[in-house]
Amino acid sequence: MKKRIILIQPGVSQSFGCKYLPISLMPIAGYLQKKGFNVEIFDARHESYEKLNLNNVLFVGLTVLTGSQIKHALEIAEYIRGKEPKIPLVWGGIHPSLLPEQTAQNALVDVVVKGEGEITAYELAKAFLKQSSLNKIKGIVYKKNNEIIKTPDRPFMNLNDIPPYPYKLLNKSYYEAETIGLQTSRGCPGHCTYCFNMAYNKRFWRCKKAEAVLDEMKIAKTFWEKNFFAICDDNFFVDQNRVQKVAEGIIERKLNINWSGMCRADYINRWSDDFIKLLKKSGLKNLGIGGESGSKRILEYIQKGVKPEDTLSAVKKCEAHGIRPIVSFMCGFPGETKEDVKKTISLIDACMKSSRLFETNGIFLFTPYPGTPMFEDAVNLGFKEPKSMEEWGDKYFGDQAYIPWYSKKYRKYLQSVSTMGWLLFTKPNCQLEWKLAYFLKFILRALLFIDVRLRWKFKFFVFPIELRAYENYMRRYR
Ligand code: B12
Ligand code: SF4
Repeated sequence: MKKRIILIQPGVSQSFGCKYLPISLMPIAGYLQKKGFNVEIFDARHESYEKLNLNNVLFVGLTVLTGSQIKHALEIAEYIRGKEPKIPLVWGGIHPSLLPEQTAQNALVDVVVKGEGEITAYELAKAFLKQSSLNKIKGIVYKKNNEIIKTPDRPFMNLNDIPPYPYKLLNKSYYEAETIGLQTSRGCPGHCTYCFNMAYNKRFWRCKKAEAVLDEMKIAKTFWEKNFFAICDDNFFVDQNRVQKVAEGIIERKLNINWSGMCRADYINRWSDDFIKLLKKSGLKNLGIGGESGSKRILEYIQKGVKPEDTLSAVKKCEAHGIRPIVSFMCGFPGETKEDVKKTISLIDACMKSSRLFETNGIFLFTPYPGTPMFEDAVNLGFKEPKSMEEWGDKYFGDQAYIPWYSKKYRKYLQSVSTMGWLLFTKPNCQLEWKLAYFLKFILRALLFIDVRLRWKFKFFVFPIELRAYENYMRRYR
């Protein structure tokens, strides 16, 4: 019997993001299957890892982002090592790619895959099968006799070589999501200094052909029997010609779908009315826009390449065409002052006034991510860089501890702004929050909402006892 490759999706907590398809693993599984390997996807957000069948396994792959997902992944890896110590443990994803050597130092890591995983996973599978050396495989860091060996980086692949996602590998009942996640391009030419893209994708944008995207949409729609696609590309709209072909194709093929994507405000402002009408006609419902800050000075510091007025006019343009602008904001950047934060709050208010459809998915507290230029700034300002996988997994998740250069009082202020933004403008997005929202629906959340609306209206951010209680409650589940 063919040896099995198990790809594991760990969770952040038992629930966060659990509706999302394991899209980091789907293209790797599809590619390995295409090459004749026997692949399984195990979603540890839905099943206890103690249910893993570890018989006849060629290797186990784990995917992780920076943060508490690492903690869960380490727990899973420890369990596997304890049961079947000979199974090679291969780690991939954004965090191991950005810190490959530090990742490889962990005893529960045998091989780190840097960057895109499809071809590397395939070459690893062949090498494990033949029990041959790994030293010719590009894009890995691995251990040999306790020595850490690095191979040269792997060039970016042609995305058209990736087959459609192998949905049949998934337990359909786990993903009751309203939306189908789809990746059609990778990378972004932007140079925002807080974003992983410069280090990970080297500002290199590449894509699947429009025809392939349309074929995949058809397959996904038929399989999931749903019609809302969340395109998760960093920047779907880089090649306007391709987007036009996709939009026209959706209409010509009568796919009858709705979709959302992430875009930059300056792109939206450049679009002609005809182009945006075509997008709307093809089913575009929401555009995710990185507004980040209402302060020109901060936007320049983070090299966003847009001004506050660009965000506002993009919001107005979306409104005029009946497309919902979902804008994300941040606070707590190095060097930011209360005045800057007030400008962000004013920008949100201006967007709300200009657009009935406007939504924001929160005012996130700046978190320094490894590999980004702003990570260096944060370290220079006193942020203590985690030194091991355990440290990254243990404490690294949406907490004010990552902006130690501000006074405790100011951090509390930022925390209040962020939590209020969260409560006011976002919808519950995971099962536990839904449960919380369900139980407290008519009492706490409603009271909190009124309280927070009043606070926001009068810009009263002091004595936030009720917000701290809410944050503590939520933190228990992260
Ligand atoms: C969809 C998405 C989400 C979804 C689902 C995420 C998930 N699957 O867990 C939701 C909304 C839940 C989410 C939440 C968050 N996200 Co998010 N998200 C994304 C987004 C837009 C797409 C992710 C994706 O699926 N990409 C497609 C896959 C194919 O790419 P990939 O993961 O890189 O995988 C490739 C390689 O890395 C490698 N690989 C990956 N895993 C493995 C495993 C093995 C064994 C091998 C061999 C190879 C391999 O091969 C893959 C194919 O080539 C990315 C941006 C981006 N472009 O990646 C941000 C991104 C991943 N998110 C990010 C962040 C910060 C978050 C949050 C912390 C936000 C917050 N403040 O709450 C949370 C944390 C969630 C978590 N799981 O820890 C950052 C991560 C930065 C970092 N250093 O890790 C990103 C990069 C955004 C950004 N520009 O900064 N996110
Ligand atoms: S535009 Fe978005 S994806 Fe591109 S570099 Fe900036 S933050 Fe990253």
